[in-house]
Amino acid sequence: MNKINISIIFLFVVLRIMAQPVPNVDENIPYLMTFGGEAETSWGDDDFSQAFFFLIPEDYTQPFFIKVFDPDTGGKIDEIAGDWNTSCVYEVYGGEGVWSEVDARETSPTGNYKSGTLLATKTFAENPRYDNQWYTFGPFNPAQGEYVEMFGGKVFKVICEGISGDDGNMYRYYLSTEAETNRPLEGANAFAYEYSFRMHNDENEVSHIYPYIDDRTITLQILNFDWDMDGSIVVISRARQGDRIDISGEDHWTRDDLKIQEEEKESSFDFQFVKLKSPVVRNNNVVVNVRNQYGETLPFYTIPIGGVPKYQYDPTIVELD
Ligand SMILES: [Ca+2]
Ligand SMILES: [Ca+2]
Ligand SMILES: [Ca+2]
Repeated sequence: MNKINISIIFLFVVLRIMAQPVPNVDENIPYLMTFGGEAETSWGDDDFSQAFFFLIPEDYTQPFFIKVFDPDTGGKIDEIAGDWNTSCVYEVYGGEGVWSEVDARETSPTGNYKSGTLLATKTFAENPRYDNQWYTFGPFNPAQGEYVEMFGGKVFKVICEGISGDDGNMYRYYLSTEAETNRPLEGANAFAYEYSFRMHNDENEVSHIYPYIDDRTITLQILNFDWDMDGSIVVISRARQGDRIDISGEDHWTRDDLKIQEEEKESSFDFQFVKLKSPVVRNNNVVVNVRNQYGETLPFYTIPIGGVPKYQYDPTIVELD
């Protein structure tokens, strides 16, 4: 086991973090977002598919549930294009290969990204019964997941995909120990290699996502899609107080590269999405992923590893009067 694996396990053990709503509270993201497969990408979803991984700590052996809030596409919360005609399928996977398959950690729904064993699936169109309500998948047995040593636990995967229609589906997850009430699972976490989400409409709200930078990362490639020039995307780390990265406009990817400093390795970064004050950009959907210099994707944890990063002032730098 290499150094980074040990440090990740250490952090999980030390923090005894509580899972969780996905997106989590610190992220301040209203909803995940997946559009129907016939949507225009200019609405803000590049590929109509979002995969999330759920990590169950080794010492948890009881059943658990994966709940979806507002799984349908219609009604109060979602984004209509013409009429409601969108169906989205949710698929829960466990078993060998669910995470270890390389395609599962890629950012496009191609190849063997649906790796592992399908444990549960349900398709939702417009459905008042599930509008603004929870749907519960499970119970699942932690033993049904894929054991991954560097995480110290079992990994499951949920894919939401827009199979037809052109509307935007907004939704959230909750990893719960109970079916009826949302009860967090101590020590669990959730992560994604590409994050597709809806921004707030309130210009004063700042959303966050937290990529984990491992000790092999020298250059970080940051890609963002369809940001609509909605203010700035800012990076906070131990060594950065708020570097602005290059942002995208309508319906295209923009890439920016950051050179990683030694003290930033094995820590989380805080990407802050700071909205334009005027004019207010409404219903903004954005997609973000990061890679290292080898082109390997890095995960965004809903509970940042090591906690929310803070800039650490370096006292060896002498300030001039
Ligand atoms: Ca439609
Ligand atoms: Ca929805
Ligand atoms: Ca957008």
